[in-house]
Amino acid sequence: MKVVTDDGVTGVGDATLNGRELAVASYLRDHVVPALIGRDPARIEDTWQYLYKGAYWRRGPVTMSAIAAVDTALWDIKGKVAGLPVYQLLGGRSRAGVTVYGHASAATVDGVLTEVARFVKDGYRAVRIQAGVPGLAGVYGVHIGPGVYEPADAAVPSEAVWSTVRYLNHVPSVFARVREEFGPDLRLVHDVHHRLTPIEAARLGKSLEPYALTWMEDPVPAELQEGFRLIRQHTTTPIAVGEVFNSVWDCQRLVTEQLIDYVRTTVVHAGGITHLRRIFDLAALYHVRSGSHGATDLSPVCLAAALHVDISIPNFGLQEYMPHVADTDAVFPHTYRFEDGFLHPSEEPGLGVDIDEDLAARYPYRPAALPVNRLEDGTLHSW
Ligand code: GCO
Ligand code: MG
Repeated sequence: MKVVTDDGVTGVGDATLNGRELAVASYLRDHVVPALIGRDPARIEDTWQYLYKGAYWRRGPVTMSAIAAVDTALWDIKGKVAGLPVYQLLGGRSRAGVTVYGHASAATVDGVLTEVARFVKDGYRAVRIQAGVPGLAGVYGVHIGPGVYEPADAAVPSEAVWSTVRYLNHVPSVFARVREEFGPDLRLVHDVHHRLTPIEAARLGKSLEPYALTWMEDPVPAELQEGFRLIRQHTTTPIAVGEVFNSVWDCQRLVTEQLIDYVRTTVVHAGGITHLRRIFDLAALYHVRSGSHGATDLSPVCLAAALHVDISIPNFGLQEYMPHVADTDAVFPHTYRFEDGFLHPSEEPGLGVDIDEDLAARYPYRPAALPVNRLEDGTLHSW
């Protein structure tokens, strides 16, 4: 999204909602933009409340991504008007750089080790480990080719086959090899992608304890928040949740009952910088740290904004980082940078990212849906 003020100042925001993106585009174009014309761009909080309370229909990914796009653009504008990078408006630096984790994934364990070695060589201090599972044709989260990671791969959802038994039997051996090869200090995370039940997640967490993960992510679908208590009672493997959450109310119970360790909400899906900070402030009271989602379906505009939040909050944990492909980087010129395992936000006024609309026009929209998962007997399962 681009917001232009009467004074000619431009702000950008991300409104991406992978697989449901046109719904947000319509929400903005048909419902939000007409109401923004003539409003004071300096009133970020008031605009947030106006869009949130004014809609009457609260929360949800479409609404909150649309609000996020506007909110992010207004912070960009405020930074440009003030002549300051956005993180300075958020209270300034709390750390020297933003620690990121990269994605090491391959069909085989040997392939995973090769990938991890590459990240370690590039200075990464944290790596996400995803491996193929023997007996399963493909597993979501494992790269399908060099640098290619896009789960939304077809206009109609593609279908994969899942087996919890095969998965639970295999994963610990992958982490055993990684620890054997790279020692105890490299921080490791693993994404379960909502595929287990609480008692299965408890078993996984216990079996991974010897490998001291920084987190296991989305062990179960999070609609049933009390389910996390059962996982907690059985394992000290830390838990990260929140990439599909849109509001502080989605996280409230998990945070206040200390059922998770990292909250993975993002600028784009959780109502923008204004609301994300509210979530992280609540989390800080309960020893929960941030661990924001940063897959490549979140645009460089979102990543730029995330870095301003990450560098300024007291309870930062980790930031996911999958570099975008060169074509995407060219469409979104930016001045954040990676160095020695850290990302650094832009020092330019505002967010330090732009959208090159002429270049973007060279890539016409193609519908792409996220996949679905079925058990070996055909039952539809979480993917
Ligand atoms: C992650 C996520 C992503 C999401 C994707 C959906 O931890 O990076 O699970 O891979 O599945 O962003 O569009
Ligand atoms: Mg995830």
